[in-house]
Amino acid sequence: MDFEAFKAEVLNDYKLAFESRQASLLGRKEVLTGKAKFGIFGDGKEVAQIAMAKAFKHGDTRSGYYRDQTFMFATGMNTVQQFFAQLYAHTDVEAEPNSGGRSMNGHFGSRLLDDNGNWLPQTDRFNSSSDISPTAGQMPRLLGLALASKLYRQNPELHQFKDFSNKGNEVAFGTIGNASTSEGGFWEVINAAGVLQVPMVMSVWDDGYGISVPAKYQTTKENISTILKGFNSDENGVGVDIYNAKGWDYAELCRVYQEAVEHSRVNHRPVLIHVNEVTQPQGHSTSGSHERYKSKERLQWETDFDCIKKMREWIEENKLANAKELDAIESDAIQYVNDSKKKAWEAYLAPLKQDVAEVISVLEQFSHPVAAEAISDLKSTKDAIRKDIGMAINKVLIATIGENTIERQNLKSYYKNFLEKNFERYSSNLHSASPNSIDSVPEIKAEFNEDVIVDGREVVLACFDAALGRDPRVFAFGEDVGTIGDVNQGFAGMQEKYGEIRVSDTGIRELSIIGQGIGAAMRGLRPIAEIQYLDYLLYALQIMSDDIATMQYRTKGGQKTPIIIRTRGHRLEGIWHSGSPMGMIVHAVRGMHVCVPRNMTQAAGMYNLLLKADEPALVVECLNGYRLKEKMPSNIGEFTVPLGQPEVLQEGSDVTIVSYGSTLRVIQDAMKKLSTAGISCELIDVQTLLPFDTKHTIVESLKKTNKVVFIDEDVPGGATSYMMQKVLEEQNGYLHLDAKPQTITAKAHRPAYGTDGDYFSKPNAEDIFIAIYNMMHEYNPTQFPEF
Ligand SMILES: Cc1ncc(C[n+]2csc(CCOP(=O)(O)OP(=O)(O)O)c2C)c(N)n1
Ligand SMILES: [Mg+2]
Repeated sequence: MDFEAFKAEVLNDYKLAFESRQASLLGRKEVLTGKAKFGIFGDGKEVAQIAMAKAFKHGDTRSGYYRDQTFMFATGMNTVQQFFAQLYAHTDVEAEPNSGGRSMNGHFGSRLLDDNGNWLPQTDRFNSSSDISPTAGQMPRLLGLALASKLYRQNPELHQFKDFSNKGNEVAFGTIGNASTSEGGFWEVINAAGVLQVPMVMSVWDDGYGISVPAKYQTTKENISTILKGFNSDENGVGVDIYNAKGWDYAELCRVYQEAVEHSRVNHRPVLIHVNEVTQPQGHSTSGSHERYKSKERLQWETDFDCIKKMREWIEENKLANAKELDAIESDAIQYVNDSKKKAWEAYLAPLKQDVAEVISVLEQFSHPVAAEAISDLKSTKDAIRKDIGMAINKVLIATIGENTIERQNLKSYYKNFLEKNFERYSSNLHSASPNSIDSVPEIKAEFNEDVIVDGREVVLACFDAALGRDPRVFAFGEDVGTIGDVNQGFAGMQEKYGEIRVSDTGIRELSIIGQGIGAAMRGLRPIAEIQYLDYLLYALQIMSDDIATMQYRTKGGQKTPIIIRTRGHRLEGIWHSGSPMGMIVHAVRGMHVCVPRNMTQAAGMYNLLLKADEPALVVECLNGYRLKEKMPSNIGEFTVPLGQPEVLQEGSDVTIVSYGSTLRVIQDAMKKLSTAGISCELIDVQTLLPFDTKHTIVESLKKTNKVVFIDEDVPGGATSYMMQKVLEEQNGYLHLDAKPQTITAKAHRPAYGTDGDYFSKPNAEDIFIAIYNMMHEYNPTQFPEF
C-alpha cells in the first residue's frame, strides 16, 4: 500500500472512531432527555473494533455483545441512523434491521433471511448473529458458527453449498466483556473450541469492570489472558492461541488482528485476543454513573488513555495529519452523527404521527364529550406513542358502552385493526413463516410392506441412517454418539459409515453441545444435537430459552436456527434418570417445538418432518422404549408425523384421557382394569406439546364423553395444567363437562430409585384406575358404588 492510501485509510478509521464516539455521547443524551428508554454504548472500544473489522472478510460472522457498534459501523452492517433507530425502538426492519425495534439498543444482528424467511447468501457479505443480553450468552452459538467452517472444509460433499461457505475459509468472531468471562459458558466454549480446533477469534474487551465490580472480584490474578496461557498451542500444534493488545494502541491492534485472524482462518485454530487497557468514558450504561465506584486515579487514567485521544496523538506524531485537519474530520463527524440522529428520530415519529392523526379523525366522529377529552389527551401528549392511542380508544369505548351507534361500531373495528397491526409489530415471527415451516411439510404416512418386527432403537437408527445418507448437511453429535453410537445405540455404526465429521462424540458439555448446533444451523447445516438424558437438558435449557426460542422473534424474522435437539426421558430409574419436567420446558421454549413421541416410529416420523422443515425442535424419546418391539416402516426415511396433531389411540365413551410419552403404556394398563369395571375410556396421545392440537380435535372427544383427565409424569400443575388450559380454555372444552376436570401427575418430588420408587412417585395404573373410577362414582353413584 502506498503512503497516500495508507494515510487515507488511517484518517478514515479515525473518522469512523470519532463518529462512533459521537453516537455514544448523543445516544446517552437521548436517553437522559427521555427520547429513549435505556442506552448502552461502545465508547472506549472504538479503535479495537476498527482493527477487528479490518480482518473481517465476506462470509465471516460475528457473535458478540452490546459494545460492538463501531464494528457494526466499520463493516457497514449498521449505519449510524440505524443505530439510533434501534435506540428509539423503531419497529420497521428497514429502519432498524437488527431487531425491528424488539431488542434494546446495542443488540446487533444482520438479516440472514429474506422477507419470506428463506436464507440469503452469506459468502458475499458480512454476517452477524443476533445478540442476546445474558452475559456470555453469545458463546455457545459462536462455537457452532466456527464449527460450521470445519465441516464445510473437511466434508467435500458440502463444497456445493457456496452461498454458505467457501470451503470453510470463514472465521467466526466472538466478542465479550472482561467480566462476562466469569461465566461458565465462556470456559466451556473456550475448552470445546480448543478440542474441536475451529476458526474462532475471541476478543475480550477488558475495561476492568463488570458494571461496578472490578477485575479483583471477577478473574483470578485479574487477568484473563494470563490464566488462559495453558491453552496456548504446544508442539503438537493443538490449542487456543492467546494474543494481547492494548485497547488504545491502533498500530498494535491492527497488527495483532491481522496476524491472529489469518492464523485462525488458515489453520482453523481458535484464538483469543485479550484487548486490555480499555476504557468506559460514560460508564456502563445510562442506568448510573461510574463516579460512584471508580477512583479519581482510575477516572484520570481513563481520560489519559482514551483510545480516540491516543489515536489522534499517534496520527499527529506520525505526521499523517495536523491538528487542523483532524479538527475538520471531527467536526464533519459531529455533523454527520447529528444528521443521522435527526433522520432516525423523524423516521421513527412519522408513522406514529400518522397513527395519531388517523385515530383523531375517527374519534372526531363522536359527539360524546369523552371523545373530545381523548382527542385533547392525544394532542397534548408530546410524541404520543401507540400506548396513548390504545388508551384513548378505550377511554371512549368504555364511556360509550351500551350505545350502539355507527361511530362506536367504526371505532371498534378501528381498534380491531389497530390490534392486528400491532400484533405484527410486537408479536409476529415467533416461528418460521417460510415455505419450509413445519406446517408446510406434507404428511406422508408410514408404510409397512411386511411385518418386520425390530427393537425400537433400530427404527430410529434406520431413520438417522437414511437422513445421513440423503443429505450431507445432516450431522449428529453428543456425548457417546460417535464411537458407540449413543448410549442406546440409535447411531450404532453410523460413525464408521459416515465418518467422524458427520457423527461425533463430544465432551460432557450440554450448553455448548446445543451452541454447536445453534451456530451450525445458522450457517445452513442440519445438526442433530444430542443431550444424553432429559434430566441433563437443564444445563442447556437457558440457551434454548434465551437464544433458540427467541431467535425468529427477536430478529423479526431475520434469523433462524433449525437445530434438532434429541434427548430421551420419562420413566426409568432414580432421581436423575427418569425426569419428565415437561411443564418447565414448554414454558421456557415458546418459539421452539417440543415433540414427545410415544414410540420410536413416531419419533422417526417427527425427525423426518423436522429435517424437511426449517424450525428448531426438541424431541424427547422414551427412555424405556428402545427395546420394545415395533414394526419397521418400509419408507423409514420418508414418512412424516405432522406436529400439533393428536392421535386417538383407543376410542371410548365415558372419559377422555389426554396424555403423551411413556405414560401412555401405564394408562393402557389402567384402561384394561377400567373396562372390567364397565368404564370405557378414550385415549388421546397429544404427540407434541408445542405446537398443541392445532386443529382442536381433543374437544371433539369431550363432546362425546363429557369428562376429561390429563395424565403425565411431570409435577402437579406441570404440563398437565398446560394441556388443561389448552383444552378447557382455548378449545372451550369446559362447555362440555359433566364432571370436574382432573390431572393425574407424578408427586412433587423427583422419583425415588427402584421399581417401587417409580411405582409410588409416578402415576401408576392403580392411581389412574382409582382416580377415574371415583370420577365415574361421583357422576353416577348408583352404577359405580364407592371404590
Ligand atoms: C446472565 C446475566 N447476568 C447479569 C447481567 C447484567 N449485566 C449486564 S452487563 C453486565 C456486566 C458485564 O460486564 P463485562 O462483561 O465486563 O462487559 P462490559 O459491559 O464491561 O463491556 C451485567 C452484570 C446480564 N445481562 N446477564
Ligand atoms: Mg467490562
